[in-house]
Amino acid sequence: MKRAISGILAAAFVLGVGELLAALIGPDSSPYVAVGSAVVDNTPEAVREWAIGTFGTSDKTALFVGMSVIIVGLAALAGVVERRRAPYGSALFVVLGLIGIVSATTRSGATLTSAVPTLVGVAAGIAVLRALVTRAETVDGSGRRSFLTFGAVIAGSAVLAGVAGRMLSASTRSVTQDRATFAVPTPTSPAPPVPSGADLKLSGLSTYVTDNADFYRIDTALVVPKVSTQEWSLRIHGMVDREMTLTFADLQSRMSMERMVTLTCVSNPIGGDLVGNAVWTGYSLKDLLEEAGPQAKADMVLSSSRDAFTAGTPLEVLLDGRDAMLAVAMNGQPLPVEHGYPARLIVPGLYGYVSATKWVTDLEVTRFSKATAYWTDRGWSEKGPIKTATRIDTPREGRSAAAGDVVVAGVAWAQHRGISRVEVRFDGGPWTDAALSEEYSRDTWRQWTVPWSAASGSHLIEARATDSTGEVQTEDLADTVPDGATGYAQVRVAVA
Ligand SMILES: Nc1nc2c(c(=O)[nH]1)N[C@H]1C(S)=C(S)[C@@H](COP(=O)(O)O)O[C@H]1N2
Ligand SMILES: [Mo]
Repeated sequence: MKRAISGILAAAFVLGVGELLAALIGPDSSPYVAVGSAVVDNTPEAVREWAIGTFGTSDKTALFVGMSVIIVGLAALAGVVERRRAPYGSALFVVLGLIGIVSATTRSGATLTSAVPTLVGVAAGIAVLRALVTRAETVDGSGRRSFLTFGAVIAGSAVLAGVAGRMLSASTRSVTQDRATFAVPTPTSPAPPVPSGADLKLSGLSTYVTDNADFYRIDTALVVPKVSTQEWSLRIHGMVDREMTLTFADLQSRMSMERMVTLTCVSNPIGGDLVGNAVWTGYSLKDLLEEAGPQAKADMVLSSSRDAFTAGTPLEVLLDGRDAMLAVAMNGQPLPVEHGYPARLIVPGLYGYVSATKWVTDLEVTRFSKATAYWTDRGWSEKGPIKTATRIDTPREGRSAAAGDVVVAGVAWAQHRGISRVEVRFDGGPWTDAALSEEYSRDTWRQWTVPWSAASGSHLIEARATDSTGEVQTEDLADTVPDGATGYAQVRVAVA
């Protein structure tokens, strides 16, 4: 037991020292974060989809909890082994350290100094491990006390170093102040107001506009990139006639636009909540690209974020006149840091993974035959048009309802084509038309309702949508990989 605890304390010390040094060197160099990011980048698709399906937008917390459990297990093992077969316990620390160093130094923007937090941390951790294991051997009273005292000191300093490291990097790399003084541009072209008929305001039904605080968040960033407007710039280059680099000051003199656009994640399962609707303020991507002058042979824009996420968007889509934008505000607020502050892309009609790059700093005009993007390198489809889908919001799956008159309601989306019809059926019976809320635009979702007189018993409610081209969403079940889930929305309810 003492050996296991020795190992765990030594590992805690490694991580504490690592966090503290990472605060000085750069958040990506923290061994914990670096290994976590390496796991994110290299997780097999099946595992990732399982994680998103199981933990949803808490997938990052789940990853950290999982990593902690593994670290505690290995550290305890190292403690036991160090006692029985020294120095194999220390050797295990070295191996884990190597994984940390490789992870930290292969991140984008990493330098050799990125290895320092892990290197110093592991060296200190091994010293602590050996000292603890030695003290754990002495059985007499003073040796016992010495183990306890030393152990407590190590535990205390590990926690202190970790907390101090976290606080230090939060304060030195904060964009809170920058964001607080950010002036949302007054749109040259404002968004039309939401007609009252578009927002049914029913209890249990998604609000028409999603609050920033409730908006789903999906990204690969374990540490949210902190980019101030001062350091931000956007480079537009590649197959263009006039390469250009824009600063925030350059943006401020441009015409701005405001548009309501519904954003959806390709990983959204049927009935899932990885979809939200917001008013975005920003600058026309078409105007920006045309200023740079894309060359005739180009067919893709590879956008990159500060943290090296990339998305490949068809150039044609960005130039066809839809409201593709470089967005700087969400629902009238500067972009929340997790949603891409200070600038991101929003492209109506495309899933986020091929279009919605947050913390965007680079647009390379190129070809699909020359460049690949983050998710297409991991088995997802090159193009990601949004599939027609609907979701039943109320009654909720698995909930029981009272018998009598019930309103079944939900949302349906087929961005840039628009929704023309939603049908609902009960227990496999005939389809009935739902009443649709007024259409705001074909880039936004629509709410729908159907009255239902619920008899007691268990019932299956299904819904399907039709887009404005007349195509009914398919009944065929498809997984989210590689280009989005399909199948009817369904909930099962028990009526008392
Ligand atoms: N930098 C960066 N941008 C990103 C991602 C990412 O992992 N990193 N994920 C994309 C995906 S898959 C989606 S669905 C949307 C989600 O945007 P949101 O978190 O603002 O809802 O962001 C996109 N932009
Ligand atoms: Mo996504």
